[in-house]
Amino acid sequence: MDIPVVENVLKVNDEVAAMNRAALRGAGIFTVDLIGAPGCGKTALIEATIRALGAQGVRVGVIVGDLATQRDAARMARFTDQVVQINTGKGCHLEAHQVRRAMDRIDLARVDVLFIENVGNLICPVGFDLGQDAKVGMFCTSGGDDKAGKHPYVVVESSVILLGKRDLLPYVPFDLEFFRADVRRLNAAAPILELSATTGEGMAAWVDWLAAGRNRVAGAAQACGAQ
Ligand SMILES: Nc1nc2c(ncn2[C@@H]2O[C@H](COP(=O)(O)OP(=O)(O)OP(=O)(O)O)[C@@H](O)[C@H]2O)c(=O)[nH]1
Ligand SMILES: [Mg+2]
Repeated sequence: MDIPVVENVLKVNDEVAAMNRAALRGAGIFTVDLIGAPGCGKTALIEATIRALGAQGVRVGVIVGDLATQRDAARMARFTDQVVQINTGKGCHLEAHQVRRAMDRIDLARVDVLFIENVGNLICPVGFDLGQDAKVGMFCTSGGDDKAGKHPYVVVESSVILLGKRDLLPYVPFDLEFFRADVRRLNAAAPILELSATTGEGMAAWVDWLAAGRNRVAGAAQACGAQ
């Protein structure tokens, strides 16, 4: 008897993710899957990022996953009208088909950078391709300096590692060198960006990284269109 159930689920997910990626790249959109523990500051960071990118004329859309409520979507809707909330019920991560349905509610022609704020969780979201260009793993100073080492897969899979709530460093026990060493051991290539959505420190490097990604994807889409 042939029962490769989990494999099939992931295979279907990957196929839908590939369709998402083709549609988003075709529209010249740079897409980030933002993964972090509950309360690490994902929504606050996206709110600050929408404002910072907006000042450069870069338009941001957001698909946000939570088990319940529309609270995060309502927060971000103050800064962009391209926001869709997914409620996953008991689901601990987003899957590609959910993103696909949410994309139908987004005007892709009016978005340059799309954030997918995953369900607050450092484990389950890592294994599911959503069609993003980059996974970004987010930690925060108040979460403890050992969390990157304890959650290696998100570190390994991420193109950038964020350390949020940098403004709290004087008030919480957090050994920056210990945190950085864990990240370096697991992923030597990913930049580590330390920032604060509250004070704005470190935001410039993050915004530059996003703008570069956006230019790369938009350039490739234009080149395809010209052929
Ligand atoms: N001091 C400080 N607090 C922050 C910062 N970013 C977020 N916070 C606070 O941290 C708490 C959680 O922030 P959220 O943005 O809701 O975090 P989240 O990761 O989106 O949370 P979930 O979506 O529920 O997983 C809130 O009280 C924020 O005000 C920061 O840079 N500095
Ligand atoms: Mg949030």
